[in-house]
This record gives sequence, structure tokens and C-alpha cells, in this order.
Amino acid sequence: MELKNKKVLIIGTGISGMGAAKLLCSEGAIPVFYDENDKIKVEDVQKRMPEGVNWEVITGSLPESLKEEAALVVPSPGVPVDTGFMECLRERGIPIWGELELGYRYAKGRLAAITGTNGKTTTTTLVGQIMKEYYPSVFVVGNIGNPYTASALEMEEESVTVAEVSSFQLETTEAFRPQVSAILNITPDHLNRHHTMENYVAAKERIAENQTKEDVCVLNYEDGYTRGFGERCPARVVFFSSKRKLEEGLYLDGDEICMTQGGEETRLMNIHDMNLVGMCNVENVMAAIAIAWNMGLPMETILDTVKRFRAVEHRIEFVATKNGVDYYNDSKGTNPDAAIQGIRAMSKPTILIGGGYDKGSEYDEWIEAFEDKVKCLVLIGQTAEKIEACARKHGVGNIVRADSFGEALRICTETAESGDAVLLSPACASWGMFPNYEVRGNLFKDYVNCL
Ligand code: UMA
Repeated sequence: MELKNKKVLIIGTGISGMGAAKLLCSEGAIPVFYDENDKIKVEDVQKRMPEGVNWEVITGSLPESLKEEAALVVPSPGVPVDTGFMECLRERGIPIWGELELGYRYAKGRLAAITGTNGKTTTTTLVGQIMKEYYPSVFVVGNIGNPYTASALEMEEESVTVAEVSSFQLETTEAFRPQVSAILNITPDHLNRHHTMENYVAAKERIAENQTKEDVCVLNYEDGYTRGFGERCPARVVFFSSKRKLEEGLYLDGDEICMTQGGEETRLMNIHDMNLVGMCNVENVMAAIAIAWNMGLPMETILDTVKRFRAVEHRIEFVATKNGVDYYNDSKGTNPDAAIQGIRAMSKPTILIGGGYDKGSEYDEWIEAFEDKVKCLVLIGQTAEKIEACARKHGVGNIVRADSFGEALRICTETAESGDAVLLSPACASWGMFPNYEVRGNLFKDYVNCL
């Protein structure tokens, strides 16, 4: 699409919107920003824009004329695309390309894209690290906090890109086609945005929509949704399983990760040689091996990197031992399924901090996963009441509600005794109390490190 001197409406002035603007300016287009947050100032946008390029900011409501003038609309991932405004754009035939589509159209080289409700940041980081061991030009982009659009124009034909992609981002793809895609798992999340589980699953499956049998899609055999998708997936499917031996694919046999290809089994590595805890991470590692292998890397490079790889920040991250108490930061446990992995990874009596923004999740399975490990449940945020009612229903007795994060941290240190663990794994997004889960996790770590 020729965008020179054309107006492109960018909705959202967060990192994704600014990444899109950078790309569009380089192509000579005129970004027109709109943000529903009326506190955003033109000066703030100006500070983040390159000098000497044309751009505009619209405040208040969107003028009708823009629906005629805009050659393209780029909604940020957080912007819902089922609104009347978007419908109107579609009726007028104006393309709606989100970050993935815009980035993809201008990117060069090969692409591996990873989605899933949980584990995508760990898997993307690990695959990125493996690629960097082997290829000179590697980009790690997307939902991981680095917009695809911001790097797309720097890519060369020999570049390799590893993209973490969210369901939000996948809703606005058109031609997006990774050589290797992966769906790690699908459990209920973001239902306030997608409304139904069916819509959420459909958004995730879009990762493989344009793939053909020349491409590969890595799927979790132990997840009902992804196993089912394997039957209709347009790409060649490579399954991984943490529970059974597969005739083809990667799997765990005892403590060993194995791969069977064309009837031939190779024993790859022992899981005790990894620096990561929890079965969720064994699955992430199997997926990462499958992705890297199908991107053409030698197995030796893959396994060497896996063995050296340490936990991603905020994902069941060990912080410190203070007064005999182990502190773990799992701020990225932003939904019940992710938080289940967090509590499962604990082996000591645990004081658990939960609660936050209400995404419409159900908490029963998370609370069932506490078994007898949770010595005290400290609840914060919008969901505190809902979680407390659910926890009491499941017989959890020791529940304390805190009015602030600071109070929750203080309760944890007062309650914990030598030999216990304190785990921040809230099962909820941080929004409403914090800008994002990183800020929440960093505050937790700062507090622990100052003890
Ligand atoms: N805004 C509107 N209208 C709306 C919604 C938002 O104008 O209806 C405006 C807000 O006022 C704000 C801006 O849009 O100024 C924010 O846009 P955004 O929410 O898309 O956030 P970005 O900063 O652009 O970051 C986005 C992703 N955010 C979301 O999906 C919510 C980041 O994922 C991603 O790293 C980044 O693009 C680069 O790709 C974060 C995330 O929380 C980590 N992702 C979810 C998750 O992992 O569960 C999906």
C-alpha cells in the first residue's frame, strides 16, 4: 500500500502507537493520533516523535471527515475492534491493520511467532536467545514490550524475528504469516475484551491462518483447544506433550525431554539441567526447542542455550531469602491459569498475594491448586471480595484483605516465618493499581531487597 503523504489514523499513544508512527513517518505517511484518554498532551506525543515530520493529534471526539480521509487505521492492541466506529471503517473499506500486520508488511527475513495464554514471554525470550547464539541479525518483538513496527524497517533478508503475539494483536491481522508459529496453551483470559471463550480461541488460532504445509505450527497436545486445532491447522503441526510419549513430536519421558521424528527417537536433555522451575516451564522449553529446531537451528546450539537460560523477570522469579523466608515474584501471573503454575512451583508453606483488576475470570481452579500450601492469602484490588468469597467456598481459612500493596507486603513479612515462602502471584492484571505488571513486580522486588 502506498502511504506517502496519506493520513493514517493511529488509535492509542502508548508504545505500540508510537512504534507504528515511527514506521509510518519513515514511509512518508502522516500519522494522525487519537487517544481516548483526554489527559494525553500534545507535548507528550511531540517529545516521542522524530523531528521534521508531519503528524497531528486529535483530541475530543473523532471528526467524521477522518473516516473519508484516512488511508489506513492502526489501532493499538488495547483498543477493541468490535466497536461501531471500527464497523463503520470496515463498511467503507478502510484497512484496519494492527501492530502485527503493519510490522509484517514492512519487515524482512524469517519470522517465528508465539502465542498462548501463559508462557509466551518465557518462550519468546528463550527462542530469541537461542536465535542470537546462531544468527547475526535477530529481533525479539511484539507483546513482550517492543513493538514489531519499531524494528520492522531495520530488518534484512537474512534477519530472524521472534514475535510474542497476543490475542488482541491477532484480531487485526490480514496477511501475517510466520514460518513457524506456536500456541502454547489456551485457558480463559481477557474475556471482558473477547466476550466469549470461542472468540478468544478464534483470535489465538489466527496466528496460523495464512500458514501452509510449508510452515510449521507448534501446539500443546495436552491442551484441549490446541490439540483440537491440530486437526484443522493449515500448517504442518508439531505437538509437544508433558504427559505422554508421542509418536511424532516432543515429549517428556520420566525426567527427559525426547523428540521423535520420522519414527526415530532422540533423548534431548534432562529437565534437572534447566534453571527453571515448574512443569509450565518444561512445556515452554519443549515448545522453544520445537520452534528453534523448525527454524533450522542445530540441536546442540538449542540445548546449550536452554541449559544456560534463567527465569524471565516477573515469572516465578526468585528474589531473595530474607530471615529464612524465600520471596518469589510472579507478577506476570495475571490470570488464574498462570497463577496456578506459580503456586504449583512452591514447595514450602506459602503466604500468597492475590487480587487486582477484574477481567471477569473465575478463581476456583486456582484456589483448588493451593492444596494445603497456602498458609495465608493476602488479597488486594478490585477482585479481593470475589476471590475471598471463592476461597472461603473452597475452605481456605486464613484470608486477609489489604487496602494497598504496601500494606499487603507488610502483612506478608509479619506473617512469614523461617522456612516459609512469600509469593506474589495475583491471578489478576495489575491495571487500576499499577500501570503494568512490571511496575507491580519491581515494587515487590524493591521491598524485598530492602528488608
Ligand atoms: N486507548 C484508547 N482507546 C482504547 C484503549 C486504549 O485510546 O479503547 C489508549 C490508551 O489511552 C493509551 C493507549 O491506547 O494511551 C495504550 O495502548 P495499549 O493499551 O495498546 O498499550 P501499549 O502501550 O501500546 O502496549 C501494547 C500492549 N498493550 C496491551 O495489549 C494492553 C503491550 O502488551 C505490548 O507490549 C505493546 O503494545 C507492544 O506490542 C502488554 C499487555 O498487557 C504487555 N498485553 C496483554 C497481555 O500480555 O496479557 C495482551
